[in-house]
Amino acid sequence: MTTDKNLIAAELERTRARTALLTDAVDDDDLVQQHSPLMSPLVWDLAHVGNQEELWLVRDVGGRDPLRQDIDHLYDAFKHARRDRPALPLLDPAEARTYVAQVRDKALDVLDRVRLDERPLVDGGFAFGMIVQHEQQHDETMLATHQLRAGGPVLSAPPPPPPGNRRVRGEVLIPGGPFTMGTDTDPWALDNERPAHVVDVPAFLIDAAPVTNAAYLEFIDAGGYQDPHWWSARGWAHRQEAGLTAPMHWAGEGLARQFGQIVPLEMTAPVVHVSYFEAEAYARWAGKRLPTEAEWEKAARWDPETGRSRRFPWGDDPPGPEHANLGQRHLAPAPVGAYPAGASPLGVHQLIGDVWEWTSSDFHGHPGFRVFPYAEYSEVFFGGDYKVLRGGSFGTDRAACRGTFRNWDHPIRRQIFSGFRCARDLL
Ligand code: AVJ
Ligand code: FE
Repeated sequence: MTTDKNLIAAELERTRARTALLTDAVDDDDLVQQHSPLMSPLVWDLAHVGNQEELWLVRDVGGRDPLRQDIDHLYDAFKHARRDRPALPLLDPAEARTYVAQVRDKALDVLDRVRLDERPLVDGGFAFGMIVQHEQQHDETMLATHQLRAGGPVLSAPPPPPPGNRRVRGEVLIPGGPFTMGTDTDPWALDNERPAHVVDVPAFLIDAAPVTNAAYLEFIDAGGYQDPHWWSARGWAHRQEAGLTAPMHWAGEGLARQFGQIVPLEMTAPVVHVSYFEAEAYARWAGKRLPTEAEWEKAARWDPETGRSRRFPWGDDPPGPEHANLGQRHLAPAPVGAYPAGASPLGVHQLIGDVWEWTSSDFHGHPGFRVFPYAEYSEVFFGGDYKVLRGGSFGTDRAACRGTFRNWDHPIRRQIFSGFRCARDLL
């Protein structure tokens, strides 16, 4: 993104303010509790963020001595499953806050002294961008933990998102032909977004907007959860075993739980908290399918005028509040049509922000993929039981989302802010 050290420091600071907001919203008892076996205690996320910053910025980039090598194993995500983390001898909330502040002091000192063109790891500020994005990713995870937490609201009521526009509906034709997927040039792009490579995508139709609560309710009312016909074999087995009847956090009677409050479902907004299997079943019921990852990216980035791929649907400028619902600015997806300035040149809306969108693609490296800087970020997940999600949600920060950004999760997961849009072949 930048080699301007003041800008990098500002991004680190802005990100830490969000972490503080999420962790100061509850008391210490709450921070150490596990609100769901799917999630870590919030105090684990907090110290883990500091530990990653210590490993990469203080020790690796800075070449400094460790602050707390003794705790590395506690915050290594591969050593302990989320469900086992509450039983570990973790730093308590006060210790965790002190630790992350001490790490940050050292990291800012490293930033002051480092030459940003010295090694690939710091070129273009990469290592700092990676740590900003890592903390923002955990902030989104912590926001999902907040959504799972029992009890009343603790996050302050944000302003409502902008109004929708009923005319944003139907499908958009994306013409066939090659486009450039991935990137070589985005300085903060992570390894799995690289390299840029040409993909030939046949013409297809894609929904102008994500599937709304109203549309999803039609699927439910039509008996969609009762009819195996719409579901894949695995999807149906999961639907049966988990007893699924509606998206997660729906409360019946047109209501949903939203961060400790029961609120009416916003019928014109994208459905959120659905698994891949539910998205796949809806799409089949609607006579459509989910887009592939390449289709999604072409719809989001391809400029038919120039043939080049943009950073974002609206161009190369970073997301502003007029483009997309990002960064926890609102605590819910916005109605369809709320971001006309964020549409793609062909008129596809809300590809960035609101809800992560399930694609039909498994998670693999792009052709020519090279691990950078560590295999545990993404390479170890290639070929696993994961589906790719694209576009970011209302809980994703602008620093952690781009037209090339790739997220992934197990197809049964729905505690994340996941929705979808449909696609189909030309007849
Ligand atoms: C990219 C969201 C799948 O949370 O598992 C955080 C991000 N990686 N710490 C995850 C991540 C290491 C990752 N996702
Ligand atoms: Fe992490």
